[in-house]
Amino acid sequence: MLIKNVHVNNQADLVDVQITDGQFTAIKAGIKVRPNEQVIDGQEKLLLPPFIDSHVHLDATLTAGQPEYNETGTLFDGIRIWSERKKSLTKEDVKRRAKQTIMKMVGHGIQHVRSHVDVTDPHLIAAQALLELKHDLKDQVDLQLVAFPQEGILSFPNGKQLMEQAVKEGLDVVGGIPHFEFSTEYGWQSVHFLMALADKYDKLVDVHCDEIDDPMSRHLEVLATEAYERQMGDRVTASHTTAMGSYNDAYTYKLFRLLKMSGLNFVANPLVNVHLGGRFDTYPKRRGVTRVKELDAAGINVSFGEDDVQDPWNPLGDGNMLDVVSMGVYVTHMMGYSQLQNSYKFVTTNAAKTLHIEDQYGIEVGKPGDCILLNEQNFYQTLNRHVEVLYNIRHGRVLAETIPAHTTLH
Ligand code: 17E
Ligand code: FE2
Repeated sequence: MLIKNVHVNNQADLVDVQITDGQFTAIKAGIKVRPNEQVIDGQEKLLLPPFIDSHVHLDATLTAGQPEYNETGTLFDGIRIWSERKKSLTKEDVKRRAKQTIMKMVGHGIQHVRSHVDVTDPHLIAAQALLELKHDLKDQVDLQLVAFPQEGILSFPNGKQLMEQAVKEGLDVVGGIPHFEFSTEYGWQSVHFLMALADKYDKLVDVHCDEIDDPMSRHLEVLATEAYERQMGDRVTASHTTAMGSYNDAYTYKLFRLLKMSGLNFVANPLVNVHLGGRFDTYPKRRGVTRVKELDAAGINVSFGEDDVQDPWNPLGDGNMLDVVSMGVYVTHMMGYSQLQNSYKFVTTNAAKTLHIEDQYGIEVGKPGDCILLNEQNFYQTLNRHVEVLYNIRHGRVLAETIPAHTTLH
């Protein structure tokens, strides 16, 4: 395949990109077309590596309203409603909904997804369903699955056993939810437990950590200490960390030293946390989002996730990472010109680091021929016009193609 005349990664110059046997083989101006080669006219538009959703809950997707809509908009009512819906899960139900959302994602240029899967279920139905789907859809998307104990590890019957069982059944990443455990002590114990479990089975870690507007919720320091002492930092991710938006600056200053030493990754979910956050405030109302700007400035890796697509935590969502980046740059005050131009990193390269797939990711000779063509010349204009992904290309094969809508003014 030959993709002609594109701006790769926002660069000013125009190049051609060639893919042979599923891998990038040349990136330069004026590449000659080979006999019978498929040619895509890049029209001087932006070519990026595929979008990554580094944090979503595919087991719950497309359940908004079942059995009720979340009218208070709190995280806790979301957990209560999901717990009701969970009783009627079947493998077919989970696979059908998750597949529908993944297809939306592929249409919007996503090829890598890290999905949390609730394992506080004695039958691990969602985990089994998503393991099957991961295999079924491997030609379209790389799915990483996190053993996520939505109702707690120490606070749920057999929570520890269910976590270990889920890991043995093949889930890729160990999760947690320390701020939701019954007590701070259980929260700490859950972090020690999940880090030991990940170490034992050589798994990545991604913890829902301190997703609450409570400045006393300080499990992040426990997770970072574990990551540092076990030298696992780059394999460990702290998701949400919204309490950091409420920490005082003196404590946060001290905390950042440890965060940098640990090498921990962060995931913010700007759409969902600005919606769930501040719900117990009158005014001023907190934004509910972690300190993305400061983490990024300190050289700490941060990526963005959509978190939810039409479920008890977010009634909206279409699997489009441009929605996530737009909300992200607004709510974190990252709207300088170069910040906007570079903001694609939160759903591409930074997310690849979080998912630990950097060696297989990026538009470089020798890497898998995966890329997306956006209907604008650079990322600033991509955000402005919320443009289509014209082509989603995986291993040199077109996965999805979009014809833009056309408006005629009379
Ligand atoms: N569960 C949770 O604990 N937090 C979230 N943001 C979602 C599910 C979506
Ligand atoms: Fe989440």
